[in-house]
Amino acid sequence: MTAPGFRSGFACLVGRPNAGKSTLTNALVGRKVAITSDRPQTTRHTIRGILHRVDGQLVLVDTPGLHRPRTLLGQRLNDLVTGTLSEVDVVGLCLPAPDRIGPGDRWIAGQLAGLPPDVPKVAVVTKTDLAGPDRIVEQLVGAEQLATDLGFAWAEIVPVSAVSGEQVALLADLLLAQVPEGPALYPDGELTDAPEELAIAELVREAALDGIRDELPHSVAVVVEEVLSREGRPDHDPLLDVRCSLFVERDSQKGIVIGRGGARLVAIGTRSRAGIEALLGTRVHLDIHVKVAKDWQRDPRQLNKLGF
Ligand SMILES: Nc1nc2c(ncn2[C@@H]2O[C@H](COP(=O)(O)OP(=O)(O)OP(=O)(O)O)[C@@H](O)[C@H]2O)c(=O)[nH]1
Ligand SMILES: [Mg+2]
Repeated sequence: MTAPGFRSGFACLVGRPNAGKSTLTNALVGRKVAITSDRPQTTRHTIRGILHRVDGQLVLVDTPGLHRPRTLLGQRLNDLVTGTLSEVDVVGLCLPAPDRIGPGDRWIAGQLAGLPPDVPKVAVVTKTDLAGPDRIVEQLVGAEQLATDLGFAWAEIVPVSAVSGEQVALLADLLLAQVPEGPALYPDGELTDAPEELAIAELVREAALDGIRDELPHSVAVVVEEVLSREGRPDHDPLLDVRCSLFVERDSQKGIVIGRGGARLVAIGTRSRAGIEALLGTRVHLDIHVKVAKDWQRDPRQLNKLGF
């Protein structure tokens, strides 16, 4: 039976690449459900993270950053976000405090303006730990103006830092207040609905993004090929064999990812294995094969194969 006043629903976080959507999703859920990096366009799937409270259940939908697409992948990611926007109870637009509101933000706000008026829209000024009080105030005023210019009003305007945790609980309260009364949508304790294989692939990709620059982060895609229980292991100490393919777009990129004497690939393996073992709660043997899928970001057939 649902307690009276219990609320449940979907809150979608949108914003430019690198605006802090995934970090905020993780902070709201209280555990890492989405990978993050300082490279733009890290998120490529709508990841759902679930916040369980006694008074409600808030499903946070983290989305890829909206941007001017330069590849078919970019176009598909944008379409994914606009599709998601029409299916949620409340939308939060992330506007990083350190960066002045620009044409990219204005374009996204324009998308929000096009949603039905009864869908509440919340402006979230993110990364407040990186900005002084004057800049934060300026951003809050800018956010308000942004909506006014487009002929709508925010249900709330909230400054928050996912890193210091400041105001994260308040944001959760405000978002939950915007979703309808209703029963829980996910079982107790479930923090994400992402399939395990996607979560594993994302951890490998996150480790691979660390330290690579320019266009290379966009060229990396990871697919889990196989997860097998190692035969002949004692019950108290099982081992999983996880085999992944890490795709890049060109031969030259393969060398960069593998590194001198394989050093980078080893580092990627070590870092992602720790995350995968924490996720699965068992020891893991991780095997990563680096492969070239030529120009996959622009190739519809390859995109389909990679799940986009
Ligand atoms: N100092 C600080 N850094 C933050 C905060 N939130 C996010 N970041 C950093 O900003 C960068 C981008 O964060 P993400 O959460 O990956 O951004 P995103 O909006 O999900 O990016 P895409 O998935 O590429 O659209 C990362 O380096 C984060 O560590 C914050 O509140 N404070
Ligand atoms: Mg993200």
